[in-house]
Amino acid sequence: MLIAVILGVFMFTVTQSHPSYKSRILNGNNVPDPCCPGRKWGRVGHTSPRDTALNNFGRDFQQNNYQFTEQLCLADSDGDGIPNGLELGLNTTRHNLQTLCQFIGSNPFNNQLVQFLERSYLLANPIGHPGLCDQDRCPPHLRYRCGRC
Ligand SMILES: [Ca+2]
Repeated sequence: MLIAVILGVFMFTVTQSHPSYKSRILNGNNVPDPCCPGRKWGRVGHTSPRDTALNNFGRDFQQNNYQFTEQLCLADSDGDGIPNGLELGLNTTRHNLQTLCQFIGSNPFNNQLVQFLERSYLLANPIGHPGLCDQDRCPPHLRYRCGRC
């Protein structure tokens, strides 16, 4: 019985830790589900909304100590040719991606930073998923096949 309680507390802690990761990612709560138009992908760094396996973006995020760094912003985790920062909604009409990612990486990542970016029209809605290469131009070894919604 005691083991079941300890395991339950552990599992609760593990499952509750993912929402905090989303809050450390640009538009982490708004990433579209590439397989089901209109839906959001609940776990940005995972291979499906329900799986625990990490996708390439999740592995990159993990390697960056769970921080949305300049390097992660500029990287193209899913190999579709679009850097993570652009997929997650950075607006490069006034500043280039390098400048925006440098700015993000040199400031504490929090709600104030995100709100500043939104108010300054530097952050809009995500245009894709940074960890799932679901397009024809994706290299075959990275191509993600959508399952059922
Ligand atoms: Ca990409």
